[in-house]
Amino acid sequence: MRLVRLLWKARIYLWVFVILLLFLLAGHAQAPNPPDYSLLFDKTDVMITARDGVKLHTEIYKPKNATEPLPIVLERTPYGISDDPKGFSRKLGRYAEMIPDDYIFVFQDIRGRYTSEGTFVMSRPVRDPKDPKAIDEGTDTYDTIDWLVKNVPQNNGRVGLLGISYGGWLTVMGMLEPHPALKAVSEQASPADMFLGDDFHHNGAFRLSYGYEYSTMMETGKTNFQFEFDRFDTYDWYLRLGPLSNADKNYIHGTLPTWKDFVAHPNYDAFWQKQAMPYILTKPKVPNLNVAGWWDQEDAYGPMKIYELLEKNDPDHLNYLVAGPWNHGGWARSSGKSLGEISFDSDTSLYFRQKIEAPWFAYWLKNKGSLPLKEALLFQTGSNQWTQFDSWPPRDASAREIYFHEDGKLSFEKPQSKTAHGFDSYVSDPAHPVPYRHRPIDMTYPDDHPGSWYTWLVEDQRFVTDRPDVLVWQTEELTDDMVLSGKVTAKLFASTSGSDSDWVVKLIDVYPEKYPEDWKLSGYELMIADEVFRGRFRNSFEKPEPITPDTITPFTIDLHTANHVFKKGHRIMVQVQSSWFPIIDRNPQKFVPNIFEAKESDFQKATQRIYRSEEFPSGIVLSIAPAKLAN
Ligand code: PG9
Repeated sequence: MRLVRLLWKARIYLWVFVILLLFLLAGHAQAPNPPDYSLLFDKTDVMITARDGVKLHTEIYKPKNATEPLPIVLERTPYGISDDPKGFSRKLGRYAEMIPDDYIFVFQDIRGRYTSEGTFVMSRPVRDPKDPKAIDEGTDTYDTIDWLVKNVPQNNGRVGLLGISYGGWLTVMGMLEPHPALKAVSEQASPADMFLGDDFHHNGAFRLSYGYEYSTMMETGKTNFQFEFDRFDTYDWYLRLGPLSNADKNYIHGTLPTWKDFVAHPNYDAFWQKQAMPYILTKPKVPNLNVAGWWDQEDAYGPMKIYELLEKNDPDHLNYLVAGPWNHGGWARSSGKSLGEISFDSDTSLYFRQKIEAPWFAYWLKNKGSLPLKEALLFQTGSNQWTQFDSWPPRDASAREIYFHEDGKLSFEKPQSKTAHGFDSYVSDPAHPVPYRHRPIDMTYPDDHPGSWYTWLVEDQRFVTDRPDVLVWQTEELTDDMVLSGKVTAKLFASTSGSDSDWVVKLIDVYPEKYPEDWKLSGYELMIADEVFRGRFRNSFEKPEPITPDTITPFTIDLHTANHVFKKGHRIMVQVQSSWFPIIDRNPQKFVPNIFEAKESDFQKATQRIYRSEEFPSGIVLSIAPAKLAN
């Protein structure tokens, strides 16, 4: 009897042991076999009927031999639930650190995807509240939760909701008018604004390769589809495509609703605004953990924006933020010890899953333990430490501008040059755009090799430093560490001989030429902040305007926030260029009303100048603030 009681007490540890053992066994077999979840869970497959009669395919995983009522953890997805050979979802692997706490896991295909009924609509807009029959992802979430708490045996009436990216966005939709049983959510890498900062555009510049490949993947059928390129190097493919109108003419043939929307809405009109978070979010109604990656190649903007918007009206302190040194969703996979060539000295993703995410849900759904963070827990890159903030960006940061100078110098001194030659110049040629990652540029989501999309934001920028159409300024070696904490904003005074232009600005940490800690990082150029700005939108994203050729024009470019230490011995570098291909489509450099309808003959070379004189001092405004360590 004593033994039974002892085993009962130690059951959580036994679960952990079983899961680890299963992982180890799967690893040893050297096959992608997931652990055998049929040993841990009973699975039920149901179709849950939404209020309009559409049935949503849902899988429910209840821990075997559960003795007490358990909370439900719900994840909704457009990407399929991905069953293993025994019919158990591989998604369970994502929750290895939460499984020992005992939850009922529920996964659901959203409407129109995989085995759910209905029609898929990309980022389906929030319904008209005046229409009682209208549905959206929020009502589907509500109806699902309602069914689950009423029908799943042994649930404790509390539900947690989370997801990454599209799943993060679905989470936000679910928390707008939350079901009373929804007690905690975690929005992870949700897009916030598809025109200003996330998957499809940045500051109005179209994310060509992503927009094309993602809409093809999602809208060619109910399951993920992979477009077949006729070559490995998609830089070459997109360049040969020519003007964007050829995409529809030669490949899409009017079949993709999202591509049609791109073409029909080249400006920040009601179509984009009604799905943008500033127009949707009011206040947090449920505790929400926003999660962001510093090097998220898809939705770095979204979670930071959502946190910022919810912060404006959070009297009950329900809004929290975690940001780590991760790519898109990197916190949910792997150990997070490194990204590309860059090492972080500890298992940052594992830390997040074990010490933040699992305790977060256990606290709200099971009254267990204490809250794992006070407000904002951000990994500080460069020093490789977790830091805590009472607000993000920090209120005590002081803004300091670092300026471009002649001979490629960068310093905190304001330029003194009064001469008309106080500029640097290059020719931007749409026939030879600057690649955004080193060529060959493989497709976004290859399924036969790891793919370099996932790590391009940490790629060594030396692959373009010597190009004549990339301007470079850098400081001397720093004599002390410099802590960057908060907003980063580029202020360019620029001219173009064309009537439209893109400006790409990159803030870079240059490692010492001799770096014995890690020899292959010697001289490495690591992007810390970056962004593109489409010049036609400098006064308004709704109403683009031509740029007056050869006229000095100010451009303010939000490079978002960073929490980074430029270490002693490193240099700070800034690069400016006018293309980033093919992640960003080519700007014709001649103003046309709609770039999606530009003709081949509209694309022209332009002479670009970046001014760095006393009157027109281009530079980057940095936020310098004391960092607080997490513990
Ligand atoms: N970044 C993807 C996405 C989210 C939302 C809309 C469109 C694309 C994703 O990873 O889900």
